Formats: sequence, C-alpha cells, structure tokens
Amino acid sequence: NPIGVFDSGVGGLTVLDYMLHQFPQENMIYIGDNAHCPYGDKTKAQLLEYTKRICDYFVSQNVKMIILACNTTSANVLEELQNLYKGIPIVGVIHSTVHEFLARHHQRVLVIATQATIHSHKYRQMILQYNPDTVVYELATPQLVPVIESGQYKAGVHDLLNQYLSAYKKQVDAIILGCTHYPVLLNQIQEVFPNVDYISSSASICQEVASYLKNHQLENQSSCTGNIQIYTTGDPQKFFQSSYGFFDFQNFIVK
Ligand code: DGN
Repeated sequence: NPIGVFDSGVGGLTVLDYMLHQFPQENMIYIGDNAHCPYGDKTKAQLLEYTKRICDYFVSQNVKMIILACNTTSANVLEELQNLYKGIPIVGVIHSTVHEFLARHHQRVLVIATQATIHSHKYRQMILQYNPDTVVYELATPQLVPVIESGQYKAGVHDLLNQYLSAYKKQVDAIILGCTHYPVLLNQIQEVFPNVDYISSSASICQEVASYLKNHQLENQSSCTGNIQIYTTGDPQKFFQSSYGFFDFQNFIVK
C-alpha cells in the first residue's frame, strides 16, 4: 500500500524528496492542494475541510500512512484528522522538527512559519514543554510561500528576507524553517542570516516514519523502485514550473 503525502502546494515536495531517498522502495502518492494555496491565511474550519477531502482520497487509495508535509495543517488540524481517521496513522512534521531541535541543544531560536502556524504557538509550546529555559522567538513570514509558489524567487527575495530577519541578528543561535516551502530558499536565507544552525521541518520526519513502518512491520519488502504519483488540485503545468529547480521530477508525471 502507498504512503500518502500532502501539502498546500509544492513545498511538501521538499519532504517527498527526503522520503524518496530514505524509502526508495515505497509507493507514494503526493498531493499539492494548489487550488487552496496558500494555507497560511486560512481558518481552522477551512483547513479541516480541505484536508478531509485529501484524506478521503487517500483512504480510497488504501494508503497505509498519511504524512502532513505541511506545518500549517500539522499545527492546526492534526489531532482532528487523527480522530476522524482512526484506522490510519497520520503524522505531522512539527513533533519531529522539535525533536531534532532539542537534540542540538540550542538556547535561543527563531521559528519562521506561516501565520496560521505561528498563531497556533505549537512550536513554542512544544519546545518549552521539553526545555523551559529556551528563548523562542516566533515570526510569521506570510510573503514567502506566494513567492516560492510563483517560482520567481531569485530576484528581490534578498530584500524581503532582510526585512523579515534583520531584527533577529545576533539574537539567536538557530532558526527553525517551520514551513516545508522554506528549504527552497535556504541558500538565500543563509546569505542574509549566516552563522546560525538551521533546522528544517522537511528533513526530520523520515526518522519518525522509519520507526513507525518498522515497528508495525509495514515496510515495503519489494526490491523494486517505488511507484510515485504526484497530483495537484491546481494547474499541473504551473505546479511543475514552480518546483522546477528544486525538485527532480525524473520520470514522474504531474496530474
Ligand atoms: N508548506 C506549508 C507549511 O509547511 O506550512 C505552507 C502552507 C501555505 O500554503 N502557506
């Protein structure tokens, strides 16, 4: 059975990319919900409506696990989805990202994410629950997802990043990229804000997925390469163009 992976758009491809490397034999279905992108300014009710539609589709495809490759939904509707789809394990990205952050023993951190993720304060709450002495700054950076989805992020993004981040220089020793779109801009972010450690919410999920598959004996034992299907609820051509340059589609067809 496949693993279902979804995001509001192309951002979750940064998660899929890690998953393809770590689990090359697994079948996966990716959905970018571009018809409703960005998710960052949506209400909880809207997020639940959109994500239920995607999960219903995954159920019809008999997925063995669902990955919310999206911080916004991981922060706002994860528990609701887990309660609605009890038979299927549903995993978000925030828990594993916080876990990775704590393992690096930093004192002061800046979390950048969408408005809906920042307003949930999930990162702050979870970090402080484990390590109450950490200084956690939270910053909504709502203009980044539209810039990344437009595919036009090479020009002008430096100024935008500077506006967002300059006040935090010398204040933190780590930055959490709390949106799965943001690794696309990692080089540009590092130029504006060098000499800190970066923790990406796209990288850390694989460990959690690996343990789950192993513990529940759900690993695909086949030695074949997995079957990957990539769908968007928006315009496939635009989806392909937005991700051109950071995701290698190889032989995948976007539908
Ligand atoms: N990639 C989504 C996240 O990690 O929150 C971004 C959501 C959006 O569409 N703004």
